[in-house]
Amino acid sequence: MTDTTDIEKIIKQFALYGDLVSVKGFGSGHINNTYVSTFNQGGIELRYTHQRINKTVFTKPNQVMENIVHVTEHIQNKLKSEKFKDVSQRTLTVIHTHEGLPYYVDSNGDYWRTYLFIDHVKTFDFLTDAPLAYTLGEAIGVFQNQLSDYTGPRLYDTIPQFHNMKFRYQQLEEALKRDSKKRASNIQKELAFLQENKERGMVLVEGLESGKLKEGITHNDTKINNLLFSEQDNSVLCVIDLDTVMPGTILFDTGDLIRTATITGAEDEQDLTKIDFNFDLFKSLIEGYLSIAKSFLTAYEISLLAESGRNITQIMAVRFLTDYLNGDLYYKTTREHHNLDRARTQIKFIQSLDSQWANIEQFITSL
Ligand code: ADP
Ligand code: GN1
Ligand code: MG
Repeated sequence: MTDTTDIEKIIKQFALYGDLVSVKGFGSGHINNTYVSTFNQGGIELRYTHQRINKTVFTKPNQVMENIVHVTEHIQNKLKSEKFKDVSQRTLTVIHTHEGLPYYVDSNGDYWRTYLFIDHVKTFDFLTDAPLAYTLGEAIGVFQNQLSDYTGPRLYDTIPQFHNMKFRYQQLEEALKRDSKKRASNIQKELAFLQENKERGMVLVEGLESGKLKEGITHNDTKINNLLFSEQDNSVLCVIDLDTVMPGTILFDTGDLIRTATITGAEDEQDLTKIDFNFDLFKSLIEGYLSIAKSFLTAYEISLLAESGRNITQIMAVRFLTDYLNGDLYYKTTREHHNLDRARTQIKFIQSLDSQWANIEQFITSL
């Protein structure tokens, strides 16, 4: 953890005015370290978000920031042309350093960035109520639409093969061979499940390879705590965590939304009886989503909506289990079997989804 003096020194590198009043750690993301500062600017208190970009995960943080600058500028221009008066609440605003760079590199070689803090918002780790699911579906539809006419430079692949299921299975198989922490014997049931589902899991990657699924700009991390809801009226204001915005199929994002918005408990819940797929939340989510996305989805994409949720959950199970075998090198963990607990919720969620598959298919066909 960076201490207060260091973080104050880092904050001073960014073009911020007034007096720094306080700074504290913030948020529950698995990847970056997030802080929030408060400044007194002429008697008004303003807040900023500062993040140390995880350089093990993002080996070229400058490319991450280049992507984010392009995407946020694109969205800001769109919102301005649509006459929104709260653009700085509806997309991230990157604050540059005194030298004009979108990041600062400290003496350890760590990359830091600063955003305007988006205030009067709340986040959810999972949902309990159907109207919120509808709103969330709409919001991702709007976000996909905002990115659909991005014409800037081709974005960097900030994590190559991020959603490539073939690659993720290879990583799992390599980790299993090494079994560096001698954990493989704990997870035979989970491995068997993933093996049985391997072939079915290839549908999105093979769709992209064959051209049946078109490539666009996608977020790649649309889990629901990366969307900020207004405290006032529960509308979705902003999609954050743009580190993995890069080329992909739109179904990666729809799938991650289904994974995180229709599960009945936390991603790391240890009591698996609390983990299920909630069909009512799914229906509302998809209705909200299609109210916007119907205009740009192909019939093939619509036929794969539920499958995309199953698929992204499966890739998360593979990734969590791989990290468990590797000794928890990638995701932040706070207990010994944290990654295994996460993998287990994902598998339980898929099993629950499968037990309701007939209803789901009927609903999707009715669309
Ligand atoms: P990670 O990659 O670690 O998930 P995020 O960018 O998602 O990092 O940030 C972690 C958390 O910090 C978010 O879930 C959100 O609660 C909060 N956060 C990040 N950026 C902002 C912002 N600009 N305004 C308000 N809250 C933010
Ligand atoms: C990570 O950064 P965060 O916590 O929003 C991960 C996602 C996973 C998610 C699972 C760059 O997201 O891919 O879906 O955890 N981000 C990265 O909770 O690997
Ligand atoms: Mg996040």
